[in-house]
Amino acid sequence: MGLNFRYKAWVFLWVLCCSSLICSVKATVTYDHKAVIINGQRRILLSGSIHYPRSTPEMWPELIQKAKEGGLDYYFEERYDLVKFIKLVQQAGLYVHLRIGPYVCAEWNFGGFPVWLKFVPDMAFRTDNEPFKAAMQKFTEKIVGMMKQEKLFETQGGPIILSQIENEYGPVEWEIGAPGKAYTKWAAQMAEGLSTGVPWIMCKQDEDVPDSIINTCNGFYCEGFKPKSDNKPKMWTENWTGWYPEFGGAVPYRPAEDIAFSVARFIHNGGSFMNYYMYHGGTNFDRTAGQFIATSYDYDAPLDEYGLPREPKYSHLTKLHKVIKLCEPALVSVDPTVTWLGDKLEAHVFKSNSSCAAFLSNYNDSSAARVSFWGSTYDLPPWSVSILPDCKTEYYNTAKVRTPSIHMKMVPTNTKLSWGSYNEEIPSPNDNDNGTFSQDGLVEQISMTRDKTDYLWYLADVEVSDDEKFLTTGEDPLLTIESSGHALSVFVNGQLAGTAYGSLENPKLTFSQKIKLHAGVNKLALLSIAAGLPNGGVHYETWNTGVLGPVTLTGVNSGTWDMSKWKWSYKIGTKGESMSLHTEGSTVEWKEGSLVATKQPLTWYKATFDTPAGNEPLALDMNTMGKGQVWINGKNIGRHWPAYTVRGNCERCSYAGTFTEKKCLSNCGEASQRWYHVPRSWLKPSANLIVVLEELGGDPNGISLVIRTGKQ
Ligand SMILES: *[C@@H]1O[C@H](CO)[C@@H](O)[C@H](O)[C@H]1NC(C)=O
Ligand SMILES: *[C@@H]1O[C@H](CO)[C@@H](O)[C@H](O)[C@H]1NC(C)=O
Ligand SMILES: *[C@@H]1O[C@H](CO)[C@@H](O)[C@H](O)[C@H]1NC(C)=O
Ligand SMILES: CC(=O)N[C@H]1CO[C@H](CO)[C@@H](O)[C@@H]1O
Repeated sequence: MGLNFRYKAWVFLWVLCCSSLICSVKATVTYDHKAVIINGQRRILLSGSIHYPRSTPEMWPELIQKAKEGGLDYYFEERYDLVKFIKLVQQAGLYVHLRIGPYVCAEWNFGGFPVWLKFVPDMAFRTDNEPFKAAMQKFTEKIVGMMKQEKLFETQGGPIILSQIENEYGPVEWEIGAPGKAYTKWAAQMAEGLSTGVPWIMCKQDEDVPDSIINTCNGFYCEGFKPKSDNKPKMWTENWTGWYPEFGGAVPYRPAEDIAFSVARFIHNGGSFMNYYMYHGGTNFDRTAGQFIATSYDYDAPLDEYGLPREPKYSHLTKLHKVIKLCEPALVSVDPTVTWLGDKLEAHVFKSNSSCAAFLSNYNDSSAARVSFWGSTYDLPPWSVSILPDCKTEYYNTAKVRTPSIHMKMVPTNTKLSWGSYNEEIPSPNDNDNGTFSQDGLVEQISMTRDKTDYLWYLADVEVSDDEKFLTTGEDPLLTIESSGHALSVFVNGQLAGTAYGSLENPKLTFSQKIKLHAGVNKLALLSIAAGLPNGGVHYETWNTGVLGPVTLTGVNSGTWDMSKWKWSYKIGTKGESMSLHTEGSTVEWKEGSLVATKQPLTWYKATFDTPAGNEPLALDMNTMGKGQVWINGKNIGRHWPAYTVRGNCERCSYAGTFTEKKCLSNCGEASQRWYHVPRSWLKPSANLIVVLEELGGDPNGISLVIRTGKQ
């Protein structure tokens, strides 16, 4: 559906455990202050996010199965075949929470919106704006209609027990005020009007919550969260199992003990629905990553980017889920009583007539404690919760990890890659036959490319008269270029003069460098490169990309030239893209053997290889390359950018004692991403075509195909 509708549709799904019996009959879904009630039964629901376009359909059954074995109750998202996907989930005996959005954030290109939406007249995203509301309603109706037609809602006998409208809108509403409030009200009414028969939720919508909607929490910790009204269950829709990697940023991770601790705390404070974001993060294939988001979306999730269990996290959480299920009868029947066992020491007891579960917690992050509880003693490590499903026996402590870690390795294969190269052409201004066009002044990049390509050329002839003083003094003039982002390569007379790039935090960049010019006409070619579109922020549809100036040359006879108002020529995309060099059909002449260019900017490389035996996941080691894109058999496996190494603050773990954020960082001084996932299902047994577009210059002879394995 997504494709016909031209949205890269992002529907978040959560897949939740259920007994297969319950899933196959028509049921009612309601809720009270304790929990979601399915067919008259309150349930503790454990859920995990898997964005299915971030893996291949061939990986889906295995991911779903591992998530079920991991004790979830769960969650996914869509790109191609939503119905097929939900049916697979249903077959596995899991529930679904359909997070329709249509805005999804998710570090996905443009937050999941299609780029054309920005160019609809009078458009303003996510506010009380008629064109936006019309598009949003149309999409939401389309999704709900499809689900109804396939009988996928729980009330129709399907697996969908909940739906979400919008996503993390609260902070935006807070900033924009009245039109935001009107929009929230409209969105809730519009959603309710679709009569799905299952409850609607809005996440991070804490101030202004329509009556019909359950507001839910997203964060690293949510135990202090309270829904807006007393008759709503306490639900945690995004629990960050790690964090997304960004180009140039340190690689984030979150220890298993800490995430288990946060889940146990949420449950003992009365939480009844918890979703891991992410349970499997996957890969930002092609050009789907949001602005400066890395190609890997691993997220330090319990299932790694390649779909393999990450140990000890996966097993440690699986055990936690089992013990929470043992506590379920007590958890859903009563509210806890809380007693203090000492400084930063608490007991949360759920005792009903027929069941009893206790959670003993130590919130001190540096010192262990021995506590007495109902006549027995228990040892609580720092920052931990012990769970006693019978109020007596410690079945589990969040900090006592009993599963060995498995260190995953990237092991080289003996696959030989023998490269050919092709030099990309630098276009000339006024080369109108070859798709160049002219315009006065500087233009916004996405309004030209419509995001069909990362690349836009800005071209100008710079005429230098014989009497320019710098020709004789040797004091080269200074070229200064302000760009709204994201990366820029500057070519003068066909030679790379320099590059500059922004970051996730600040996508803007300044290029400022002395350049060599000769008397007569000099060719200036600026290649502006987008690194994904923004995926969130107030009215992010108005944010610019590309060289918007000023562009100046100083150190000339007249002092300074302001080139911003010049007539510039433009060319969209690279020549290699227009010739489809990434496919089998391309007919250009590739240089081979000793003629293969290395360390040359703007070079295409190609090679063929046979698929290594076995079924372990594969990746490309791109560490000798700079920046660009890679295709395997015509499919884009994503942007590579190992040249962007991890800068700045890279402390190991920067949290402790706070309930806001626990992010640990690694890879200081190294590439923020070195390995790139090659899905086995995209390969044939032999003669696979690999094509690399290298923007900065690299040595393709260092590229190797590796196997990801936990074996020694
Ligand atoms: C527990 O037992 C008491 C006394 O027998 C009864 O009044 C109450 O309803 C019971 N509670 C539950 C939740 O069954
Ligand atoms: C943890 O315990 C130690 C030793 O008893 C104490 O010095 C420290 O202040 C405690 N930390 C917190 C956050 O309460
Ligand atoms: C267009 O590009 C080709 C090479 O790709 C070149 O030979 C030709 O001269 C160009 N056309 C013009 C009008 O410059
Ligand atoms: C406020 C905040 O950080 N929200 C983030 C929650 O997590 C999702 C997924 O990582 C992001 O998209 C949000 O930006």
